[in-house]
Amino acid sequence: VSDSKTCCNHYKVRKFPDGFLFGSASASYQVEGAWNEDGKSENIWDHDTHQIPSTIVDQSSGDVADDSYHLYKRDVEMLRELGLDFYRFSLSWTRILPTSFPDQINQAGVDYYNNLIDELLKYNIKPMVTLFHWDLPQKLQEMGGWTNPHIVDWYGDYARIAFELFGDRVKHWITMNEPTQICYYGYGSSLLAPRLNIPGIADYPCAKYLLLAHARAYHIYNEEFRASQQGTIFITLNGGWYLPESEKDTDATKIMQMFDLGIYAHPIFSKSGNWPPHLKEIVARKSLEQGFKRSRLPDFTPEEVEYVRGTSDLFGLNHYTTNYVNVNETIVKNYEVPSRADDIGVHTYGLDTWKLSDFSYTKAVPWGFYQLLTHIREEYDNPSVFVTENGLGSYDIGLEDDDRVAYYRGYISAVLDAIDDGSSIIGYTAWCLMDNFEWNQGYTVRFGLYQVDYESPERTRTPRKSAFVFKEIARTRALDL
Ligand code: BGP
Repeated sequence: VSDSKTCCNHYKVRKFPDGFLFGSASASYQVEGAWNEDGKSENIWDHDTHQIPSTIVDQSSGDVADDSYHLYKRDVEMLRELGLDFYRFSLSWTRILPTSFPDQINQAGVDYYNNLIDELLKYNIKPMVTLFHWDLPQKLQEMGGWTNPHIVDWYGDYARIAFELFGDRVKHWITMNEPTQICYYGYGSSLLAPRLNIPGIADYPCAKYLLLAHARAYHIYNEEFRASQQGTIFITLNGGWYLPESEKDTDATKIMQMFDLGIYAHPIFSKSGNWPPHLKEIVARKSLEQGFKRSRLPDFTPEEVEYVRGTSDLFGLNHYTTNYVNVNETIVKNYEVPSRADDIGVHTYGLDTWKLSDFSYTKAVPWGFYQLLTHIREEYDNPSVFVTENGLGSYDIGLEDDDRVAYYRGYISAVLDAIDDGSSIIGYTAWCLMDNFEWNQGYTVRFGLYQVDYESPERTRTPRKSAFVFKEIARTRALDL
């Protein structure tokens, strides 16, 4: 049987390898709502949206969001309509442990996740669970959050409870979603909650303790649960792709890539572990130039290097877009204020010509994704990559989302190109199943395969054109070009 049609319209069908998984995703704060129901306590996104509503462009919050806390059966029905293999969702820490500590488990929160997991399994849809997708308990934040070394224990205890409660049925665990966004955006800038904005200072200890906490969860799983539960546990990193604006920017581009992805990938996935040596050297040098007595980037002890190295069964990857990099002399010379921007010393930007429509929020550069996948294969010895997020944001709420269709087809084709080259990519996740609370963009930017009507109390979900296209790709395990 030929897999390509060479007749008239020259289209070709490209097959995915056997066992390749297709799924879609969400995150607790973005979809659940029920922010203070059934014993759930406040997390940093509840706090942020209630205290400083102006940080969200439409001054909205996730208080109700998609109301998935009550409508999860409809969510599972959508996954069935799409015929997907798995659903990636996250647990709300404060729904399970409202006091933040392991002594008081909130049964109502546990029931919600049990119901969701059981509903998925009833229809043969694998639950893929993210332990932490940004909604840290507010109480833990007040004690320093990810910059407090005790968070390694707090998070470890929480992870153990999740493995105990759900690990008999959950076989895919993701420890953290996008550490760069958590630490750099949340601690080193004011871009995301908790918006600490202590650049070049708070983001580095955050990175260290987040990596140690991730490793703690991995070791707990390995030592206490893996033998009986037989699951997979990994971290999801966000990787943008960067291109030099001109030849003079080539080194700076590599540095940007290193501060974005390498800072987390190197300690876990490289042979030697630890921070990328060049990054360590840059932050140490700049810190001394600025009058610090030591590097703003805390060291790992040799034991910690070993504790973190190799602690991910798969390379979870979220990817959205590509940016150009140019060396920005003003930033490079301005050493007075220590910041990650100074440490990198570059300016990044995407081209408007990469937009697929006037409404596009995400710039589409499928060949950038191919180059990133190639970089990961070459840099980290061809790890098994699971694409845990990829999708297009748009200001258009309509159902005829041709730009999203084009985005998915282009990016999925890039995955196939990388597989052809020998990359070991084993799954693809469309971000996201349905429109939801898009952090600072509130409900103004939509990513969903399903449209959500926020005017209706039922939060009516309706499939977009992209849902039908993605369904067909998942059904045929192929892309026709
Ligand atoms: C990721 C988050 C998702 C979603 C997505 C949107 O960083 O994990 O929760 O918000 O971003 O993409 P963008 O980065 O284009 O805003």
